[in-house]
Amino acid sequence: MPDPQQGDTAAASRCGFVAIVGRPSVGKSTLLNALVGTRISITSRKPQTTRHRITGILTEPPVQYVFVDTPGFQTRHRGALNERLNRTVRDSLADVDVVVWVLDAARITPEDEAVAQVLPPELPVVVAVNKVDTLKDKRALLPRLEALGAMRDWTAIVPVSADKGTQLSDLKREIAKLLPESPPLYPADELTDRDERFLAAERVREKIFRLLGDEVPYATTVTIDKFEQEGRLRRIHATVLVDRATQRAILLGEGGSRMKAIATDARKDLERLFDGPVFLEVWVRVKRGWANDDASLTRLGY
Ligand SMILES: Nc1nc2c(ncn2[C@@H]2O[C@H](COP(=O)(O)OP(=O)(O)OP(=O)(O)O)[C@@H](O)[C@H]2O)c(=O)[nH]1
Ligand SMILES: [Mg+2]
Repeated sequence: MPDPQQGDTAAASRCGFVAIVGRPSVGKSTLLNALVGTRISITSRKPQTTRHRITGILTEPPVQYVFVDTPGFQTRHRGALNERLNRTVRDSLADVDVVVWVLDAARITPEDEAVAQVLPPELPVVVAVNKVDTLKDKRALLPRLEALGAMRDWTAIVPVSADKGTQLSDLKREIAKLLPESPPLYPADELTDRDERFLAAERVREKIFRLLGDEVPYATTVTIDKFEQEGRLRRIHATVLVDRATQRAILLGEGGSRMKAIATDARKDLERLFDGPVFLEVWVRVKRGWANDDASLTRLGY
């Protein structure tokens, strides 16, 4: 007779999808990268850096986590692109097993409350109170945790620092308990569902977000015109689309110096990510109104 204990002692394999959601800039992408251990999703200080759904896969047998990074959900700006980003958040929530709702430990805002409203009531939600490293006095957290507790019956609330890696194993433990029993869905060495073209375009966009002021990044998007591999070398031709000629001038900088810095930073990151040499050429083109209508946004992959 089979040992009836056996099913309990041998850890069953678990695998599932975990949406990481929250208002802009709370550290969702930093958290995904820290959990997976690789910089897959782009990050910056500016809100709405992330514009696409992107997964980061972490395999720690017997568990495989498929984390889903999402754009910052926001209700302040209302353009065609903002609407798309919010829709991406809602769509991402439709087919996951668990939600991680990310907050900034420093404050809970009306925008956070707007996010809480879109979390499906039937899904288990783990609240990650991020950036605890920025609190001088950890007691400041207590009233916030109380306020959170009064909002909904969360599965767990875990204070973390994505930046410092604090309490990420606690967060993973809470998530693992909620994942369905399933064999892994991806090979153990797979890190994301996105291809190298996408990752390359994103990395150029990250440098634009990091190296430019508060307006131009929002007027840009990046497309990959050519991506060729010759042995270990990847040859990538990217185009940055901007809305106006003045933005093109800002992006290029004096004698093209700013664009050169953006391309150099992006290339170095990509060489690390792809583990091989990269030749990256970046052009800047004016395409008026690229972000204003649905057809154009769809064409551009939004
Ligand atoms: N001090 C501190 N900073 C953090 C932490 N996590 C993220 N950050 C910083 O917060 C800023 C925003 O991080 P992102 O990961 O891009 O935030 P996001 O929520 O993905 O933002 P959007 O994609 O724009 O919605 C960056 O400057 C990060 O370095 C943390 O634990 N501690
Ligand atoms: Mg992000």
